[in-house]
Amino acid sequence: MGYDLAIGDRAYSSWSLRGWLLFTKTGLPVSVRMGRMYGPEFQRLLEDFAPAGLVPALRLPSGRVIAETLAIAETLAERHPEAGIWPADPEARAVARWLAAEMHAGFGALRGHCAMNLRVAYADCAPPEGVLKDLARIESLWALARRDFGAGGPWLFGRWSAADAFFAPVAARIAGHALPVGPEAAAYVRTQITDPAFVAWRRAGLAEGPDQPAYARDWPTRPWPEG
Ligand SMILES: N[C@@H](CCC(=O)N[C@@H](CS)C(=O)NCC(=O)O)C(=O)O
Repeated sequence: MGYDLAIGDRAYSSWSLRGWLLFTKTGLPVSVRMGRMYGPEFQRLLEDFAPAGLVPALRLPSGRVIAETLAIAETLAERHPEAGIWPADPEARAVARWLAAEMHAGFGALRGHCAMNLRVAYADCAPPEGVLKDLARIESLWALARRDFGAGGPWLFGRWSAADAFFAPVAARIAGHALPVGPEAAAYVRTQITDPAFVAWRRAGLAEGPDQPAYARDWPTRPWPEG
């Protein structure tokens, strides 16, 4: 018996994307079960993963179900130290945990105004002040990670780590809502949305059935930035 991961719509469920990336980017095997959110199939999925209540939810090989993406990341890191979930260097690891935790708990304005929707890209979402403030904070955290730990590759800490899983949907929101960021942040956004794992996830999300009406916004659109 291996890992079972419950996820929601790939096009809309940002937390599911984070959970799935933790497996896919580290090569840890997992069996994925998707339920389209807000429908009866999703209710059945949640019942099967009770008492989790939200996605992603993870059934461990023992049968125990856990939830909360940060807890899933820490559990996988502890069980698979060789998988490289967090950076190897202790100082980089401490900062990576900080950034992931700040993301997990924060950026409410950005998350509220710019829901993740991988089926559409907006040319202008009229970002309010709170969104711009969140963006500035995100850019400063990304710049710090890249400056102090990013020399070995294009990810926040050089090599891919769980911090990048936590910021993948943030990058998708920036790309999908034409949010204004500087060239370094824009390069990191490109790294995220052109990564083969993200591209495969998005492609699968485009094919998962009709659009979810709750995510429709009345903003001008443009083509998805990276094809
Ligand atoms: N703090 C949770 C958030 C999980 C979450 O909000 N999941 C959303 C999908 S992105 C969900 O299950 N929504 C279904 C619902 O609210 O019924 C985590 O870190 O995993």
